[in-house]
Amino acid sequence: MPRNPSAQPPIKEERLRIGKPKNTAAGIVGVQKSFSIGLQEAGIKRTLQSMLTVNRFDGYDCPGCAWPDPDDHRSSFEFCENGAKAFATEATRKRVTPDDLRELSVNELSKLTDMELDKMGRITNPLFLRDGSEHYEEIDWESAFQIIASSISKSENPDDNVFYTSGRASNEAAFLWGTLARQIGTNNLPDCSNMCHESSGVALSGSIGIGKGTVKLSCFEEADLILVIGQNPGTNHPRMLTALAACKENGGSVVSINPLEETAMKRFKHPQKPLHIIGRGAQIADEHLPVRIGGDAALLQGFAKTMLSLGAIDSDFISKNTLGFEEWERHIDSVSWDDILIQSGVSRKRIENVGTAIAKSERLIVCWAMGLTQHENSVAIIQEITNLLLAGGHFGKPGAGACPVRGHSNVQGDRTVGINHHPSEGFLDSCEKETGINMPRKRGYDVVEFIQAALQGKVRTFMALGGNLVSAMSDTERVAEAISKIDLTVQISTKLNRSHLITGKEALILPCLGRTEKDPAGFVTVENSMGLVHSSRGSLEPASKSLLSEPEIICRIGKKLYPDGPLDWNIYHDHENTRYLISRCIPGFEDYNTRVRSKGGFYLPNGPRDGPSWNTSSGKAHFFCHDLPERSLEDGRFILMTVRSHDQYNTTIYGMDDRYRGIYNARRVVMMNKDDMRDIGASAGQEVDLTSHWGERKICSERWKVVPYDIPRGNLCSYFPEANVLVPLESTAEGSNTPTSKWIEISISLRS
Ligand SMILES: Nc1nc2c(c(=O)[nH]1)N[C@H]1C(S)=C(S)[C@@H](COP(=O)(O)OP(=O)(O)OC[C@H]3O[C@@H](n4cnc5c(=O)[nH]c(N)nc54)[C@H](O)[C@@H]3O)O[C@H]1N2
Ligand SMILES: Nc1nc2c(c(=O)[nH]1)N[C@H]1C(S)=C(S)[C@@H](COP(=O)(O)OP(=O)(O)OC[C@H]3O[C@@H](n4cnc5c(=O)[nH]c(N)nc54)[C@H](O)[C@@H]3O)O[C@H]1N2
Ligand SMILES: [Mo]
Repeated sequence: MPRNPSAQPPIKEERLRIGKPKNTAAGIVGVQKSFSIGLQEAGIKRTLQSMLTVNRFDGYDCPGCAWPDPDDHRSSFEFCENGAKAFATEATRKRVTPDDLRELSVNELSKLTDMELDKMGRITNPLFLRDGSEHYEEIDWESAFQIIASSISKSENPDDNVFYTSGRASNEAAFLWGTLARQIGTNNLPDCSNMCHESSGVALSGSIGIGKGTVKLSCFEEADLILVIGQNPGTNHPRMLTALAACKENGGSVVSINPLEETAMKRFKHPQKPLHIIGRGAQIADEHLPVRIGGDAALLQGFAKTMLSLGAIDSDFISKNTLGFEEWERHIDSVSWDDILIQSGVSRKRIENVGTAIAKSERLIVCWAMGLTQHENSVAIIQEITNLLLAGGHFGKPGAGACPVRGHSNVQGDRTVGINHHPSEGFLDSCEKETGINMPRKRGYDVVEFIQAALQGKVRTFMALGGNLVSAMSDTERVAEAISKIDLTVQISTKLNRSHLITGKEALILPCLGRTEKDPAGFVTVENSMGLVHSSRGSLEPASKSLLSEPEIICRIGKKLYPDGPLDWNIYHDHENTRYLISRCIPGFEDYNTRVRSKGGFYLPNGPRDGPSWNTSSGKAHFFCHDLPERSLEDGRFILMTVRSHDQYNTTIYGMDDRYRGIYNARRVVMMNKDDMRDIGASAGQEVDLTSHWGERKICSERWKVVPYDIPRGNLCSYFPEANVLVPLESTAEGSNTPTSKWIEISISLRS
């Protein structure tokens, strides 16, 4: 039998139950859920041990999200329900052994759902899938490294090799990974942030000279207004709710801007505050604007119009710090309210109300996530945010600034230490000086460019430091076709996922230690969403004796390829040595080994926050003028956004419920406005087929169930990774090339 695994999860009968969306997030149910998941997966001892050490000064960093911990204190349980799911599933007692895989072929494994694959447990041994074979078999580490080294040595061009990174890798692992790729001679370092906050990085670098946020956690207590745009913190950053509640307690206001009124933005019961748990909890959003999908640029220009008409700008700040204000003012003046109202779908009165609050605000924070970054005009949308913040002078003072809320727990750190397909010359120069390696200068592939190159047969070896690119990427079937053209695919992983089944001709799985586990080489370090670098030390016994740490795996590949230097790969399995090297290569990491040992870690320099100062070509911050997008949809077409349910971590599915949205036992659902349902004659639970449109290209995906939901008309919402098959590979954001996972043109047909 030829290998013919399925790239999409199987469609299984789902007994969809539709309930009411919840009005309150967290509370006692959240606490109970954290414990029950832990007990089911990891047992009582490992659950308590992981719960008592997560996010402590001397413990490990929660692998859930990148939301920061308080700088100066920690409570005894510093985590949330969904963080608990993340570490409990890593600390699970279940194991996938070579014996299990002797029984199950790759084709059979691919008929399991993503949840079933993950629940098989932790991978115990290195595994090899030979060319033509249907089964993974055990292999020893040395032979695995030999296979990798000979595949890379055979490549005619260094750019035939590609090194992917998912944002859970520590600073130490990521720095070594980037260095190894560059020693091989390529900047082909695509990473998960290409699908995530790349648009934020591009937009912010252009306007304020740093691709990161400019606030600290303590700013949330001092802000008088916080906008939360295109983000679902109750599910994806639950600990952020504590910070929003603190803003409210101090008299500030919170505005939510989202096509969906997400539960956590309504009320929140702090799981560690007894009065919250038994009482009604705290109201979070004072105002919710149900913007249409993709309508944010218009909405933000509406706010700007209001602000400018009130003359509420910080002229002193603007003249000292910025360029381009007058042009921007003229541009905003020329935008018509009609366009703003049509595109945003929000009334002028409501836009002006929030615009007035922004104008009056002395300390404004704007938070955003995937609802803004995964659109064709994402870079422009985010620059509308910096325009507003600059006009009001919201940089360089506490309680104000830009806050792109990062996803993976160390995605920001990975970028800082060099996971970048177009690193700066300065970074390459200092790495060259300190490592003795000639650094390649040619720009490398991002994830989309990697798939396009692989489709053309230009990639020979693909290696992934974590993640699940096959399911995380757009256009699933095209991605599978691309991957199948590669000679060798290598995944450094903790758990099984679809990227282990959709492989090159040969494939390796290299199992590694997780965050929660003891690393004989000591602690590693990570950077949170607010630029704070701190340590992470696991304490659980490793899932198997055969696991290696990620840095050790990378060093041993390095050693095989380059036994004669110039970098001595023998010494970098010791994290202290790697940190010393990083401290010499990257500004801001001076005395890394000493400073990271101080309680809570240290902040990296941040010009707009600390000065303000601006690392742009002109030395000033820039206003940007962007026209509103021109859009016309054919009659009967909808716009689909793909989001996370409450029971998943990206492509890892923990359960079948989306409790806050009141959707149970099903993931193949499409949320739809009741009036639109009536127009197409669909009832609740009705099965439909979805077709996406990109120019002449059509992609059809069958059997989705309709859920009536409070969503703007013309808009739809489904879960990824199932819906990723519908996102065309070429549909990407201008300037950042991020797949447009929140803007997919769809037509619907009812199934009989
Ligand atoms: N438990 C859990 N935690 C996670 C993750 C997880 O999967 N599970 N993933 C992690 C990662 S990698 C990331 S990047 C973050 C993601 O965190 P989020 O960005 O919160 O994740 P999404 O589920 O994609 O939610 C996008 C939100 O944007 C809204 N939205 C969609 N389109 C638009 C639009 O056009 N305009 C506006 N204003 N809103 C829009 C959606 O309704 C939804 O509320 O979470 C991180 N944390
Ligand atoms: N349609 C659509 N697609 C999207 C998105 C969307 O909103 N809509 N969001 C995008 C975003 S924001 C992101 S960040 C990407 C995520 O893309 P990825 O980061 O590639 O995907 P994950 O699902 O987070 O990866 C999960 C796998 O990582 C491995 N893993 C877990 N812990 C560790 C560890 O400690 N070490 C190692 N080596 N491996 C580990 C496990 O094998 C697990 O199966 O998906 C993107 N795709
Ligand atoms: Mo992400």
